[in-house]
Amino acid sequence: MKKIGITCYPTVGGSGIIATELGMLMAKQGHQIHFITSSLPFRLNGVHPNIYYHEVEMNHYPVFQYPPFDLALANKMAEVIDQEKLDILHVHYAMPHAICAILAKDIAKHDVKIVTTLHGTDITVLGYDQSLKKMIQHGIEKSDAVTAVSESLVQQTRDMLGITRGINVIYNFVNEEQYERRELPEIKREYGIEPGEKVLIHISNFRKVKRVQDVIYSFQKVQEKIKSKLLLVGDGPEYSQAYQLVVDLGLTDKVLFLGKQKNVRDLLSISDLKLLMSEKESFGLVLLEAMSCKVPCIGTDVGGIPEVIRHNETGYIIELGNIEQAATYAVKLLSDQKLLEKFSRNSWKHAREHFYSQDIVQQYTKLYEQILPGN
Ligand code: GMT
Repeated sequence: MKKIGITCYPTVGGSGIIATELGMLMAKQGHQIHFITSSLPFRLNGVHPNIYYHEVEMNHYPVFQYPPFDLALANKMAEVIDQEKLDILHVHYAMPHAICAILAKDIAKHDVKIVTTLHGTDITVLGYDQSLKKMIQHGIEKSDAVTAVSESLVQQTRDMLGITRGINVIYNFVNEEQYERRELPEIKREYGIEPGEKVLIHISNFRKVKRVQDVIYSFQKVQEKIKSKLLLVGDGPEYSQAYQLVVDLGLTDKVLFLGKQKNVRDLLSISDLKLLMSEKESFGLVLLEAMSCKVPCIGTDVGGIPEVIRHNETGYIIELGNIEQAATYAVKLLSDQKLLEKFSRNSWKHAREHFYSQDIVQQYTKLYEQILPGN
C-alpha cells in the first residue's frame, strides 16, 4: 500500500477528471489517496475509506494585492507530506503544481517523491510565456518522474522548453463503467431529434483553441446533405460568438446549445459523430469518452489527436481549419449506415484495447515503484 497525494485543478476539465479517476481507481486497489486541492474535485462523488481530502484554505490580508494561493498550496502539501508520511506526491500540471510540490518537498521533513503529469496547456500555452518559462522548466527538471498524455506533448515539451530528461507517455483513460453507450430514444425525442435524423456533437470549454466556429461551419455543410442536428455541449469565452454565428447562418433550429452538462454519457449515447477541430490539443479526452460510447470522431491533425483517432478506422483526421474536408468525411460516414456501424464498433474496441483504465493505472503504479527507495 502506498500513500499518494494528488493535486489537480478541481474544477471541470480533462486533467481534473484524469487525476480524480486515477485516485479513485488507486484507492480501490488498496492505496491511500490524499487529494490536496482548493475545493473538492468535481468528479469525487463517491465515498471510499481510502480517500482523504485536504482543502487549501486562504486567508485574505489587505496587504497582499494578490492572495498567494500557490504558497498556501505548497504549505498544505508540506503539512500533508509530514502528517501522512506520503510516499508520492502526484501533481497534474507543471505550472504551478510541480513548483508548489518542489517547494513543499523542501519544507517537509519526510522524504517524498514528486510525479508531474503534463496535460498540455502548461506547455503549449504557458510555455510561450517568458515570465513563466524558467519556472515550468524547473518544475519538470526537479520532479522525480514526469509523464505526458501523448507522444506529441513530449515532443512539444522538448522543442519549446529544451527539456532533455526522460518523460513517460501515459495516455489518458475513461471510467469504462460510466462511459458505456445506452439506448435512449426518449432523450432523442425530448431534444426534438426526429427518427432517421443524424446527431453530431461537440463538447468543449469553448476556448478559442477549440475553434467551435469550424465545427459550426462544417455542420452547415453537412446538414445541406444529411438530415441532422448538432449538439454543442459546454460553455466558455467563445460561447456568444458561436451562438451569433449559428443565428447568422440561420441554423438555430438545427443547432442545440446545451451549456455545461454533467451527464455527457447520455448525450454521447444519442450521437452518431463527434467533431473536435482544435488548433491545440495534447490528447482530447472527449474523443476517448466518445469512442467509449461507440461514437466515431473527426479531429484535426493537431497535437495528440492523431494518437487517439485511427484515420479511416475509428474516424477521420483532417487538416486544421479544413471545413470542406470535415464535411466531406462526415457526409461519407453518416450516409453509409454499415460504415457508420463499423466505425462505431472499431471506436469502442480501440478505446478498450489501447486506453483501458486498468492498464493505464498499472503504468502509473509501475512508475511510482520505479522511483521509490529500494527499487
Ligand atoms: O483542453 C482544455 O482546455 C482543458 C485541459 C485540462 O486541463 O483539462 O485539457 C488538457 O488536458 C486534457 C487531459 O489530459 C487533454 O485531454 C486536453 O487535450 C488538454 N488540452 C489541451 O491541450 C488544449
